[in-house]
Amino acid sequence: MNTKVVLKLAVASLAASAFGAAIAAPLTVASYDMLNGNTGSYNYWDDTYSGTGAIGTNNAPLSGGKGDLTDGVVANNNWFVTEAPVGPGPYVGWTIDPTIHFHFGGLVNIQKVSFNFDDSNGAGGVSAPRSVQIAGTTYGVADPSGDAPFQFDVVGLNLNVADLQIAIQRANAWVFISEISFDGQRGGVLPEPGALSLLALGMIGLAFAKRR
Ligand SMILES: [Ca+2]
Ligand SMILES: [Ca+2]
Ligand SMILES: [Ca+2]
Repeated sequence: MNTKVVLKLAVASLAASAFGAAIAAPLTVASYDMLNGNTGSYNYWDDTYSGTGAIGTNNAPLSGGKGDLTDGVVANNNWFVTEAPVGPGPYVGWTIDPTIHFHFGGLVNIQKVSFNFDDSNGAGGVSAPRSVQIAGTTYGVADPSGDAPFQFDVVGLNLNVADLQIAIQRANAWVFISEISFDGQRGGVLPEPGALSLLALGMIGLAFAKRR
């Protein structure tokens, strides 16, 4: 392979890497494990959970399935609207600080995690949480001044994982979540800045070699 072709391939590879970094797309969750929600005025369980565990029991261990948190349904109203009358509702609500283990069924690069929380400004003990912890790093959640459900995004993560642990720290008696979603890239690992520098150095080297 002559120098010119190698250089062209290197440029194409660099361009593809840079492009890849820009096209984070929704990632499908294979399954998640956690403790089920709790009962208050209504039952705030993971009603659609597909895996093992008692979906009608407070804080029962659930594993190997998916449910309310990843079904694409985002609650646009407060818990006292969408969970009444008693029956399956879109939220999972806890009186514990929940820890959720997400499994992606293979390596993914995660750029963004989005949480859909309820925030009834303390009505019924439901408030925005204090913080979320993603793979051991804590991100503070600012409580919006209003009382509408809201989305909280953590961006720029660049996590290369097959499984991810997320923990939620409450600020009040309850935390309510209707959806957790992920943006990133399946399989392909986005290059580290160091790797890009090496590639750039290689290209400079090739350019010099070509001149000689
Ligand atoms: Ca949902
Ligand atoms: Ca539910
Ligand atoms: Ca608020």
